[in-house]
Amino acid sequence: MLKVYASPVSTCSRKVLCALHEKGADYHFVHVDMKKGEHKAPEHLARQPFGLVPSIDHDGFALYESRAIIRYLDAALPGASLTPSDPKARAMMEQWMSVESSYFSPHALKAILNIFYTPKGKEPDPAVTAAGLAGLVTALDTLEKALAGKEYLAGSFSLADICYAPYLQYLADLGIASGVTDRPNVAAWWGRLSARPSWKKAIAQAV
Ligand SMILES: N[C@@H](CCC(=O)N[C@@H](CS)C(=O)NCC(=O)O)C(=O)O
Repeated sequence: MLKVYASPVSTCSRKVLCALHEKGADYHFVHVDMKKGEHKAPEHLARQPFGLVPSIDHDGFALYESRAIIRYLDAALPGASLTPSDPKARAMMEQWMSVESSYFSPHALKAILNIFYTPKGKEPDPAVTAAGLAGLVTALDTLEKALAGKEYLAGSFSLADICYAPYLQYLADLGIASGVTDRPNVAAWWGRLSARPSWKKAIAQAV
């Protein structure tokens, strides 16, 4: 039995859900309700000592950290591989996963969370959103160049593409995606990612 302890609104949870749908896996979704603070409760801290989602339990094997989880699921579950077998293509996948965690998502999250956590009735600080979006420019320019003539970052669809989808989704949902829509290769890539059934299911996950 594969249990996924996650929140449907969480970017890192969505990476795991997308990978699971790509693999066609059966799993049991356990909603860790962040609004109720369930991610900081002792029960969840025993699964994820930093008080964050997601984590998994696969037949007694417990694991946290979304990128470690998707690598594990890809290796352990049947279904189409999300990791290229060619060493160079695999290295490209790893490079782009590292770019995502180091230079893309920290800036994207600065802008996204600034809007997400602004209480209703108040305006998000535009300077914080702008700083987050400005921080994304180098990564977006680099992606734009890399995606010229390519459908996906490592050639074929891989874990690397999954890692960017949650942030691109929130940028679009929050109306701050001009950095994506203004770059034709990035925009076309996001079009392909967001059209995948696995991604549609990941964002439609019932609570
Ligand atoms: N490095 C972790 C990050 C997990 C993370 O930041 N999760 C967020 C949701 S996307 C969370 O639990 N936030 C709750 C909090 O910050 O208290 C991973 O990849 O799993």
